[in-house]
Amino acid sequence: MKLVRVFLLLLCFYLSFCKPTLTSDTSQEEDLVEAKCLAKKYTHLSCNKVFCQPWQKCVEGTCVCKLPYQCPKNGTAVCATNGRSYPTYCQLKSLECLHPGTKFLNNGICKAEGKFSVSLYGNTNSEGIVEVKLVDQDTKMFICESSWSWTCKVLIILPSRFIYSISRGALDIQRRFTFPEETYLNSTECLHVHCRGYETSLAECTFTKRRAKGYQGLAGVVCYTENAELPTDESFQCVNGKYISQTKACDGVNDCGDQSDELCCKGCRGDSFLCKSGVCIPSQYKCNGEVDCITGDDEVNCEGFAPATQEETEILTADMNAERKRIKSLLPKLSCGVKNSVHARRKRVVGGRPAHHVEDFPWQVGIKEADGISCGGIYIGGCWILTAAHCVRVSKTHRYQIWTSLLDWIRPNREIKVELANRIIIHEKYNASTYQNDIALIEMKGYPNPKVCKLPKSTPACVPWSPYLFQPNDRCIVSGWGRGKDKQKVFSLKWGEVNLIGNCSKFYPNRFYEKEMQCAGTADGSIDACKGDSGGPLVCTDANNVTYVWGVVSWGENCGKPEFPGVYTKVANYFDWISYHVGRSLISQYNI
Ligand code: 4AZ
Repeated sequence: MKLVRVFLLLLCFYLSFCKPTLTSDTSQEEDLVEAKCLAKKYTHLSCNKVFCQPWQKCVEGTCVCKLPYQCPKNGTAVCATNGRSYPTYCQLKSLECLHPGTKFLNNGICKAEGKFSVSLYGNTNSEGIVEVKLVDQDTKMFICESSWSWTCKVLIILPSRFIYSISRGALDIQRRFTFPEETYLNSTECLHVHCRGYETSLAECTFTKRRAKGYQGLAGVVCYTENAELPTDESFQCVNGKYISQTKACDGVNDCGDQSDELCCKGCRGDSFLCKSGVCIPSQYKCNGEVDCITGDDEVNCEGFAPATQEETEILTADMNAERKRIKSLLPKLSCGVKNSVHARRKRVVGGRPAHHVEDFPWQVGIKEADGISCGGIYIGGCWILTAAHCVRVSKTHRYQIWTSLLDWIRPNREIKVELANRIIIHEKYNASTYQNDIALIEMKGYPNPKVCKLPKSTPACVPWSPYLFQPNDRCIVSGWGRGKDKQKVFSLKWGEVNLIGNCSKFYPNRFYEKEMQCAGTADGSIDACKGDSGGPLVCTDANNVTYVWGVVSWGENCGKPEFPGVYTKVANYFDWISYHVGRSLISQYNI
């Protein structure tokens, strides 16, 4: 690690060089980030931004349908609209995902009598007050208006008479419906309906009984038609083509129906929570026991956080949302990025420091070639090491040794294990002159069995599946045996805390490729990677204390110069490449 003392002069130079334009720069940068994000046309199926449902998996950034057999086996039978029973809710949802049309009808096996039905009470077939007849209930009931949110609006369009455009949702406008007085006077109770947004039928939402507050208190719906809302200067265009008012974007409410109005936000309006990934979620999802932000920040600092409670009477239907959560908990869990370390490391860092415990860096490896550690590497599970392409050559495969649990290579510690390289895969688009795609995989031989690697003191770092897991200014850790201050040789593992730096083209015009590279450093340059650290880890830890290999040390102009931060290969960009070579199940922490 390069450790350079801060010269006041240099700091002043830096401050005068960068700071005056910082405020306007920051908001301009934010606007640019937002515009770039919107151009990617993310929706509720974009697993770079949101988690997939348990009946889906993430393939190349999109949630696609699982096959029913890929669902967890345990669960209870459910009945579908085609009159058939299915062994589990997940299996039915995966089938529905593959062949839309067949929908959930009720929990339990199909029975001849008792059907869930929805209709509109009104004089046209495109708008009216919502009537529901639940399974096992004799009469039709109305839905309380207060519980009627977008998620339910899109669902009401489903009965065949009312299909207009399901993907575009329903129009949210105030209407007075022609409605006979005596009917509403007779209904003193209404159904409170709770939907999450993944449902395709109102039958999947949870119904409870509430007291109705008269005519105004019942839910009505007006179906969306092609020309219902024309674009204006104030409109936000959803990915599905619908136009909504700009004021409804980034408010936690899925007004578009495809969530595209909530996925590229720099702030959130109203009663909603901003995930670090730039997604607005309803405030009720904060601290609800389920992680909704891919960055995990909605389920931290929950002590003393009391979600709004509502007086509710009888629950009338099965809670399919609870069933969805249960299915999620049954999916295989990958163990990565969590340390066994008992040594609480202090957050504060003054410079590159020596590592004292191998448990603090259980993913760090050293690549030894000839007479010294030439590069770093990162253990990502199985027999696989991630490193920089410029560190290795396929022709030299049998000369490389992978040293794990190593602290100091001239004073070896007991835990060290040395493995041999079996295979080297260099990214096919690695460009040695521009350092683009500077990433490679080393497969270790394993001992005594080939392809079985037992590394008792090592833990894999998680491989990030989305470029939105960490953001500029997040603090991450770089480590390695590279050159130190004044290019002196270093024998012991050193580490230091650096910030992720956005918009790095300003430091490296025409040399920095944003999608593939990540800059990191400190304002004064005092902590930086240097020669010999290459191939080693830049790791970032999320809100839930899970550590990801965010970067691989790649290049930089000199070391420890604030105007030239360290450049890392942005690992999130290579998730598909890595999983293609090592196998999806080895590195897919979520969305499998
Ligand atoms: C190198 O030569 C190198 N300051 C690695 C990282 C950096 C510079 C040089 C970043 O391997």
